[in-house]
Amino acid sequence: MASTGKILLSVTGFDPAVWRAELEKAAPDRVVVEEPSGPNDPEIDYAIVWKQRPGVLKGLPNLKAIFSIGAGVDHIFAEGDLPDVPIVRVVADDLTQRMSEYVVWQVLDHHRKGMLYRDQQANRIWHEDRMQPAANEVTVGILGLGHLGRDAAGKLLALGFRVTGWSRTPKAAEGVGTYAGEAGLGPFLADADIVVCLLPLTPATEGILSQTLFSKMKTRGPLGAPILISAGRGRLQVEADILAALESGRLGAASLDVFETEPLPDDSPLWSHPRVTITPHAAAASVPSALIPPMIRQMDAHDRGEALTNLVDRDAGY
Ligand code: NDP
Ligand code: OXD
Repeated sequence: MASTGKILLSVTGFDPAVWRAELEKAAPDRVVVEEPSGPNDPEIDYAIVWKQRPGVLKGLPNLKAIFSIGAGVDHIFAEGDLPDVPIVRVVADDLTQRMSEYVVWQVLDHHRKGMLYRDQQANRIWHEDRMQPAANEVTVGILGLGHLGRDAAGKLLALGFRVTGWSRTPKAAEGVGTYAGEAGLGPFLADADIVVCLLPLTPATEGILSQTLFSKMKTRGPLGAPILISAGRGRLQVEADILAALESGRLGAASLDVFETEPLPDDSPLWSHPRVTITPHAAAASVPSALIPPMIRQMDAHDRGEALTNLVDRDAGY
């Protein structure tokens, strides 16, 4: 089908004007609209979305593909009845680099006792904790060995950490101890001192960061109790269980970037927990200037008859 060049932009929680400006720069020959011109708008051939307005994707007879402006696509699937067209997600060096920065930042903060020393500084205490382990004594286990998990693994390996990863299907990654599926989860957890969650939210992963999972973690290690770093999606975690695990000592500390409800409600006890580090879903921002040009290149290539890449597997949900 020939391109009519009309893109539907439906983004909630992002400023559409910023994305529109970038689209107009990258694709001056395409028209960008934030709503269809009416029911069954025949001119829209692509949609770019983040938590799209419910129903906005329905009844577009010539829609060729839906592009997510994030790596995760659970926000698209939140609407059950989606048109049967390919869904493309973000796989981009810029996003990947940002996520790896976040993971390395948090791993190093826990490894080098950032919480302890910030607390000591606040109380003018000069005391070196001589129990600092070496990086190669610490195992960082990454739940989700996809694009983001693999890149973070490589950067942690370069810093000298032991690194393992858990995925749905078996994976091989140089220098990384790999585990897969239900059977691999227990051994993966039993070995990890720091668990980093970079899973997508799907029916199979929802609520996975729960008491059941924490109970399979090792009880002691070079950092004391294991640490959780969670940056996949908030609904992967059961926050009441995280709090209980911190209280019981099963978890030593947690860095949380994502939450069951975002923004994190004012009355959440996580805000003031002394062993919780909170960032506001800021681990890896989607930056229009980095993401829009490759999206437009994909649309142009698709219009020439080439296959789309970074497609979502609808059955797997990611
Ligand atoms: P990928 O699809 O590349 O990787 C997902 C990984 O999770 C794969 O290794 C996959 O296994 C594994 N996985 C999926 N389901 C299961 C399961 N049931 N059991 C075990 N492993 C499973 O995704 P990305 O790495 O690009 O992104 C991961 C997530 O990070 C996104 O979905 C998004 O939610 C989140 N994100 C958060 C951001 C933030 O700012 N906080 C920013 C960007 C992304 P397999 O390899 O076998 O397919
Ligand atoms: C993403 C995100 O999925 O920003 O890319 O959370």
